[in-house]
Amino acid sequence: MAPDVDAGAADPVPWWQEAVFYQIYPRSFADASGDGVGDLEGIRTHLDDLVWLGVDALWLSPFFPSPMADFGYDVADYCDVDPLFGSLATFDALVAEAHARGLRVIIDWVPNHTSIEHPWFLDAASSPTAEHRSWYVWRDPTPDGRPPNNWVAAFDLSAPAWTFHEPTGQWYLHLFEEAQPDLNWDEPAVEAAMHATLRFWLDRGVDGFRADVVHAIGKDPALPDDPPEHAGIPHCALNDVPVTHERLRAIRRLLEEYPGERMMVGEVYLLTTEAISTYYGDGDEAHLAFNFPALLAPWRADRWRACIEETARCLDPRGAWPTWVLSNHDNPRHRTRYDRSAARAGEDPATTARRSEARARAAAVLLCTLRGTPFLYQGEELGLADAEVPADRVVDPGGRDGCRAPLPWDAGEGHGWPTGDGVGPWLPLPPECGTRNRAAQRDDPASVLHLYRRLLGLRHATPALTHGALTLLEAPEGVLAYRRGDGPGACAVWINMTGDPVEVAGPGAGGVAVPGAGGTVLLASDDPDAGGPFTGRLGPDAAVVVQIQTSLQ
Ligand code: ISL
Repeated sequence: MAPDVDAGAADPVPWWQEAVFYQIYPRSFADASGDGVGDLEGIRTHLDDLVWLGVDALWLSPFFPSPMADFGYDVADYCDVDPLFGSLATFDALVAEAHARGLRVIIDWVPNHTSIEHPWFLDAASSPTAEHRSWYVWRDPTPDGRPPNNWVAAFDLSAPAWTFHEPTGQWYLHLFEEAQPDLNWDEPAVEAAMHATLRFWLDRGVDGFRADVVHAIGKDPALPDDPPEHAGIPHCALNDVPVTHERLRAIRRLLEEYPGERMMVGEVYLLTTEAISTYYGDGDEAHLAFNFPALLAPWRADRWRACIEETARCLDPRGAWPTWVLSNHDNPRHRTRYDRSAARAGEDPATTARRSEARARAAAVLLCTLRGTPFLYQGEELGLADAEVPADRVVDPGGRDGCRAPLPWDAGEGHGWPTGDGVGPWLPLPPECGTRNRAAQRDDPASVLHLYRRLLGLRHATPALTHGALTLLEAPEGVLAYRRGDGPGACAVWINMTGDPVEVAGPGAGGVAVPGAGGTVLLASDDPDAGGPFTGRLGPDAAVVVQIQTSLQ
């Protein structure tokens, strides 16, 4: 490696540490068939757009046959494609064309529960002695006719996580919807069958999996009541038990039988970094795990500083590699989240309108310059906010329709989605799609889309930003600052999380801050032409990446 760029890793690192992932929610990405629901062919035809953006890997949310009670997270067949999205042939073409462009593809794997329409459950529910009965979690009625324990179902915290099945006289467990019965992973046949589903897709060439609520595949067999301090918290408080780690190690071994560094990112929905970090094991469980405290953190420098410190404290001793996510299909988009929390804190609407996009731009710099693998959620590259979904268009039982609005592709009437009598996108489009569409932003070098492209280009060209150590720097109140890398090629990043301009110190020598200039601006969130010596001045909600001057190392 050339001496002027040696701030990165000494040894080759696995691809999933260097990659930038892009989450595709297939229903809302692009609609090739014109039925108002996105599909695999829509993704295939936009692969070049994703290459242009500069992402390295795609994560596809579920596209398997499903009655769609939870929009595909209720799987009726793990080894096929729902006709709504295409066919296995479309999937194969998509993967082949992605690979030909150097894009990796990981897919969602939903191991905790199936659909109520999965043949395994249909058989299980047919009789107490059915072959697949033990594949799900059944309990006898209690004498007082109440559910077997006090667990509540996600999405409706007033409802039990159990449904009484009249025909066979027992309750079945569902941590999510009634239509999503939990599999019983204590049954060895379940583990074997689910391993077979992994092999099915590995054999078709996928590069890995995003494992849905994977911490829940192990459960305390006593299914104890949730203690009172967990009252009303669904599925996350319990189910952090040792057997799950054994099961993850078995999955890891399976992945390692295949060539090509196949990987798994765990959706471990336990809400502390400490708990989540244990699912990396000793480098023998999940390769990556989502870090939910960061996703839920507000736009505040002190909170982010704490989150970065906590992530290093929990992950570094294990040699575990962090992930960073600001938005996904389950939570309001970060732009909307930051706006709402600012409004709650008393920010007036005019100020929110002025700060909103600036915050989203600076957040992009944060996401793409932290040490760890960033996951982008489709549409954040356009600076999208959540759609307003009128009551008569609400379809998700979990209230998550707003962040799942279809992606606007162009300025035309339907913005890339069908229009006309009785046809239209399955959800309303997001706000401002006259300007927040891909075609318009592609033509505008000052757009959020171009900012993401510049950021990803910079990240790929700058080893310090990918592999370099992260050191938090002193900064004025409301500003987050860190250095990436130690030697030549090191960078410093400042993120002003306040609505006022600030003057910051330079990166300095050996971590000691020096006032004023200290390097060359590589990128700024608020100026597409930024460059030259860093003046130390930052605009409101602005972020800047600076190459530290060698003389100041
Ligand atoms: O959606 C949530 C908050 O709004 C989370 O509690 C969510 O239930 C949790 O992140 C688990 O999510 C995953 O599994 C669910 C599915 O509905 C989500 O879309 C998926 O990401 C059940 O499969």
